Amino acid sequence: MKQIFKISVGFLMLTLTFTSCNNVKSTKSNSALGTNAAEKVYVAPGEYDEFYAFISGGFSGQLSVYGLPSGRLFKVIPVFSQDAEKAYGYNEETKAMLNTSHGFVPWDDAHHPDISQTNGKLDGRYVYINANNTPRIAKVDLTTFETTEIIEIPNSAGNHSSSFVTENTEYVVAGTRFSVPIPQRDMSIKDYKGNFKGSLSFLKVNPENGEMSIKFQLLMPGFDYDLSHPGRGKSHGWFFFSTYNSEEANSLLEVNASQNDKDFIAAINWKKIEDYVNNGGGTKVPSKYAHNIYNEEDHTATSKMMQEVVQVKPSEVPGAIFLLPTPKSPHGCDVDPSGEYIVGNGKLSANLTVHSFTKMLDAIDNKKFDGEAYGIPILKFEDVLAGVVEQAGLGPLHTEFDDKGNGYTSFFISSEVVKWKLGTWEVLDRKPTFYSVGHVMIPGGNSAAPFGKYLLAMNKITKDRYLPTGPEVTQSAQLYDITGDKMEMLLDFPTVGEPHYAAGIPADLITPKSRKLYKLENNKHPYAAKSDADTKVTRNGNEVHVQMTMIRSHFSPDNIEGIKVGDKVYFHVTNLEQDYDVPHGIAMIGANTSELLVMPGQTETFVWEPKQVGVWPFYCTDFCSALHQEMQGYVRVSPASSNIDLSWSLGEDF
Ligand code: K7E
Ligand code: CUA
Repeated sequence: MKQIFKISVGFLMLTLTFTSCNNVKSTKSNSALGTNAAEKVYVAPGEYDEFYAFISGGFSGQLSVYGLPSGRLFKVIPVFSQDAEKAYGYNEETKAMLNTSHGFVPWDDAHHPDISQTNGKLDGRYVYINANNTPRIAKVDLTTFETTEIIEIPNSAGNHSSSFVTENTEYVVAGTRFSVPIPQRDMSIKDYKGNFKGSLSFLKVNPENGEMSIKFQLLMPGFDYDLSHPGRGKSHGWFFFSTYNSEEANSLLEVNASQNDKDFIAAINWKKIEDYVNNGGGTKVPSKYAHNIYNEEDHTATSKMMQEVVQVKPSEVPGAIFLLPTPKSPHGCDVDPSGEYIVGNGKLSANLTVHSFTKMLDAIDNKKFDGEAYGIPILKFEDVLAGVVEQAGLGPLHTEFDDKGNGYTSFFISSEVVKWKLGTWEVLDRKPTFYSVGHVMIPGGNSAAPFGKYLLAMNKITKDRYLPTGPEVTQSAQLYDITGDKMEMLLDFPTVGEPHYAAGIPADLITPKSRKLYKLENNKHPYAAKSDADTKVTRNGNEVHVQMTMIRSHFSPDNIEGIKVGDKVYFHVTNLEQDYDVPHGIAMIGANTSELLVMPGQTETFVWEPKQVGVWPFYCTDFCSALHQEMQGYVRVSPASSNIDLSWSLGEDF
């Protein structure tokens, strides 16, 4: 206890140097009001939370689903990383989801989930989320909470200014962080400047099924493109990207990319470029990238290697791209619900710069330019400036908005959330975070209609906030009530991985559509066994296919003989249950994959390559009934040279 206390005091002193005494005091008074806060986050047993929060896992590569205000964890949806619990990326059906032009890539770094929209409002159909490392965008279906599509982004690196949707989900955007040679080639890194390019990819979304296709890639100057947000309302048709490293440094960026007083927010008129491409503009360029789609009918993903993209150079579409000077190495790039204000959060600046969309259009009309970069006009800072939130804090990162005309900005260095007024730019309130907040999230934050009830801060450092767990401690989220004039901290809760952004949505936009099971009659899996009578074991050379069923509380068949050492045995297992919440699992001794966790009506497959003679058991891994422990079976494995025929059975009369 003493140790913890020491650390706590040490860190408190550290925060003191960053924040005012005021903050620390208000925290104490918050904890004195603990009972009130407890009531506000208490969701009684059997009751539902008001909001879903989809919180990115960062380096876990996954997306976790929490309830707000309780902070209860419901599910971790596997997206970019294999998940042995659910067999995602292990079973034969979902392995193809992780295919890329670099081969099978079973991990990634996922940052920014964003929920699909209709008319600027959350529609609760899909969540899109980016993979930074091997650039990809995934789609999660919110009826099943499963990843149903992953598309790779070629000519991109560190896919970070992604994956935000436009107000009718016309596009999902994927901007590169790193500029790279395009096309990739063997060249000296020293020749970066002027030669590397940054690609901003616009992925067209099929309104029927949410599927993505790369409509065009815009080849921008060799800056780093950090974050982005769509215009909305009056600015619908535009997209805004923050940039840093406009110096185009290729080494020691912490110094060399901090030289310029201002970097830029790039304003892109995507409608104009879309028109250009629709009329045959752009150049088709060979580019390999994987497009993986999970089909709900046969419960199987297929991967297609795509061969080309349409690329557009800024010079081809004059009047579509402009640069707004923004101090200094901006990170977040956020657009308010009305679409008028574009906030640039300069990491190395104490002020928040807010640009005006109306002024921007006016400056463009009147050609108020201040030079150009690679042919792209730079607008005059003063002519596009709406206002500045002065001395708001240290290290501004991200801003979200409520429905009452307020912005909420996270400050990493001073560890706080600051509430300020749109239009007057005055600071209204500040509350500490524990510690070093990254993104904040208000449900509906990236939309025309936010739900300004709660704000979720996602923190990088927790230090003394929880029981210690060795050198690695949990990352953490903190929930604030933002309904009053002053924010009130309500709750700490630990998170999975390292959350960056999250997407929140009222639960009632999702729950009516939530799937309860897969209908067995619709199961089109080629190896499905839809009744015990369909079960069989067939041999094709060394390949053996077991078509098996599972139902409370047995497998059919549960005794199999005639398998030989050196066989490759495919277990295709169908869950015959047609009730809600009755999955069964299966695990086989020595299998080099994972268990399967099969939902009602679904078929999944794992491969087992027996290496030793013997009689080997398998069993159900999900406690499914009072006789779950009886749900088991045996496979007899004979020497490779044996000539025992395949046979299988269940009970005596099978
Ligand atoms: Cu600021 Cu990847 Cu959005 Cu992290 S990013 S915090
Ligand atoms: Cu089926 Cu346990």
